Amino acid sequence: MKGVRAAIAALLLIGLALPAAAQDTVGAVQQAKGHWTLRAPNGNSTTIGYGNPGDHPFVGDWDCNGTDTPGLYRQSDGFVYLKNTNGTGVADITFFFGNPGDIPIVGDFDGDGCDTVSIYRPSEARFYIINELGRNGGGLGAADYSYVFGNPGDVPFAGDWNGDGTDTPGLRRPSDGFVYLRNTNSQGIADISYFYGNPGDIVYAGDWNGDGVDTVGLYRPSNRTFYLRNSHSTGVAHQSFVLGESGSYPVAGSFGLSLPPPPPALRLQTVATGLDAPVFVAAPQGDDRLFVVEQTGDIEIIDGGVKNTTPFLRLTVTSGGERGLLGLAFHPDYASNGKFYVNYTVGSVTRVSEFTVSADPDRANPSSERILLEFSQPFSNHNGGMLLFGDQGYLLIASGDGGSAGDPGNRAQNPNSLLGKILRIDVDSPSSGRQYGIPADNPFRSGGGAPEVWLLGVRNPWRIDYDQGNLYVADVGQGTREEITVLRASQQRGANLGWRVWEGSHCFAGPCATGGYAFPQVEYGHNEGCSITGGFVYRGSAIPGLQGTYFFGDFCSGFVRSFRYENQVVGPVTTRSDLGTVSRLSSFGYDGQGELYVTSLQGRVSRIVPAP
Ligand SMILES: [Ca+2]
Ligand SMILES: [Ca+2]
Ligand SMILES: [Ca+2]
Ligand SMILES: [Ca+2]
Repeated sequence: MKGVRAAIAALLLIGLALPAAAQDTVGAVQQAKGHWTLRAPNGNSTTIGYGNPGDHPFVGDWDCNGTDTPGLYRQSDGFVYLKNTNGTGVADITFFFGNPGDIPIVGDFDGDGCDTVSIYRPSEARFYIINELGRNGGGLGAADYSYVFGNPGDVPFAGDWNGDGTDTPGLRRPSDGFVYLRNTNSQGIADISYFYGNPGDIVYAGDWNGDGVDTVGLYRPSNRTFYLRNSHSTGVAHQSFVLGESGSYPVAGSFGLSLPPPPPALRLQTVATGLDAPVFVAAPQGDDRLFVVEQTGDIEIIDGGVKNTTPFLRLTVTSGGERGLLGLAFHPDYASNGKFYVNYTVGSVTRVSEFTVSADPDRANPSSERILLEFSQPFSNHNGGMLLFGDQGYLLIASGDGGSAGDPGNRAQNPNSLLGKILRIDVDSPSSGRQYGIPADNPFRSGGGAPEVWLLGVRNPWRIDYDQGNLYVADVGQGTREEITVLRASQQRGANLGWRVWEGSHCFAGPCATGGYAFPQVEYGHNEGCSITGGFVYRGSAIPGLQGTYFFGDFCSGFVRSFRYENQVVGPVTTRSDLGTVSRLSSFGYDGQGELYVTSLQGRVSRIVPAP
């Protein structure tokens, strides 16, 4: 908020250059999740997790360094929790606060460059100004002074309405829709008043244009929109934008965020058409070619925008429905060893095999097959199929629950079954009579389940991604819920994603205990789609603002959505209306530069590019 003014004055006295005035921005705090989505001055945003459901959020500059950071008031225990960084982590300062019903008011009421937490007591319409933070672990000190301003029922806030470096009170009166601002911390009438906002709007204050004067902004919960106005008068907003998730509460301050520019609008650029049921695209890292996986058994190469006349590999597979050639992964050392891996269906068996490229880089050696793993599918559907190399170069294999409906054999929860699991094997070190090795930290390596199992409780994890240590599992639901679970490194080993006990966050086959399961952070119902098509995190270079953004979609409704997982939190999910809808959206994929692609089962491969 305001703290920099006094520091600027001090610098001027000793003849130093005037630093640029801090420009305030806003944040949307989703109170039920404890998600803080903070906006940078360039319009990009980041999300952090802090606090418990029901905590009342605010921000301030507690350590007087010019950066505003989170604080919250927890009515259940009567404490405030202040934090000095805008990242993951717990509170730096906590102290007991006021009486039940008191509202925290943050500001720099003495102009010393430090924000403190003062009290507004609604029953008295009285501000209790406190110019020190409470003692950590103790209580809040006695008020320096107090005064009455406004009427019971008014909604209080504070800001520097005249730019003198000191924060003073403001009120919004729901009964008449007026804002009342006062320029001194004393009893009296408003210096400024004007009509502003709609019923239901939540008010806050900040310096949106960096001129040193705080003005009032509005947050409209019904459309998640922030409205910022730069003058103390009735009128339309100078800026308005949507931020955060529904159910949010606004905060305003200078967060010190340095973020890349927000991504531009996007579009889908057709790369190839006429393919035979494409279900995936991939490429070795750094390779300029695009390898398209066709469900019917071919891997085609698109090179310079043109499909090679001869496939890279032609496999004999059992194709149709959810069977066929389903997955492809290149060995991390493909450039030197030429090895790659496929997942395909033969009759009722899922086979994971290694092949090697031939002397011709556009042709695999069809007789180089080394079958790593085979397992039977009791039904034709839910074959998973994704392959990718995860941590320490181990191959991850996404395996469905065996099919039918409702996992009739309860295989996903059975640690001895390879079905309904993410498996993890070492393709480079065969051992114990297997064509692969068992990584030393696999959870059932020494018993209790199949040694290949890495995590369990999935239904049909058609596409998964592994990015910077985080595992993204998009699991196709039964009749109700589609879901994505993001697991950071420490959460992956032996995790149980819940199926068939849970379908997303809905009880499917009880008893439904909540302990011991990893629940999805992203979920949608069958009113929006019917089968999630998992995707990948953008790590290309063509669209810098898209770095770290995960894309996914739905096979039935064809939407594409995105979110970012950062600070251990899944940020707001955005429907990418700029990308339109994709008919029969079978998969996302990536090329050797990290650019992202979309495949339609109808034969089209498209690349995600900036809109013109
Ligand atoms: Ca600070
Ligand atoms: Ca102060
Ligand atoms: Ca002032
Ligand atoms: Ca201003």
